[in-house]
Amino acid sequence: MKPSTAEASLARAFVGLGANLGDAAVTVRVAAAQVAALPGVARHRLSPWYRTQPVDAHGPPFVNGVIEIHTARSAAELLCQLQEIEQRHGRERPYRNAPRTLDLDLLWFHGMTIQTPDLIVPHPRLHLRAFALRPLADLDPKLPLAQGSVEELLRGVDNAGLEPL
Ligand code: PH2
Ligand code: MG
Ligand code: MG
Repeated sequence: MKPSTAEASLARAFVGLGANLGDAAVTVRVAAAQVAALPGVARHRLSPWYRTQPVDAHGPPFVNGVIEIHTARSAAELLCQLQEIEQRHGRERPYRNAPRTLDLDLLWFHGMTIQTPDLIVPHPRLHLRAFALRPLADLDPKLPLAQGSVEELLRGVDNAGLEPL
């Protein structure tokens, strides 16, 4: 069936969710519902949640997952919306990779390559990180990145510190 004009103008995007401060399992679930309810988001799909060991970071284990959305907004607008949700959950940035109440990363946006001072898409470390690749593969294993498909990349990374929640 031919998509309606409204449907055709939607962008498909994947957002990574992570948290390792406070009640991370609750926070990421609430945040996923808030992403799904954002103005401009037409529909969504949520991956399973994983408990993951911190990578290049300190603190307690993370809870990670990925949400797929279809949105009428641009990548820059979506980034602002995601940062606003992070703020609502008390996100602070005392130093790089500090433990966080909530991290929302725009992993992939409609196959676009974006490089601005505020936003790099696809996420520059996505292809290296099992905590993002695993839930992304649950949603779309064939999704193509510059380095290979998500399922191929997942086979090449260390999965050891990752377990289903
Ligand atoms: N996020 C980071 C750095 N390290 N490790 C895990 N397990 N999960 C994350 O979400 C994560 C991380 C930077 O954003
Ligand atoms: Mg991150
Ligand atoms: Mg981030």
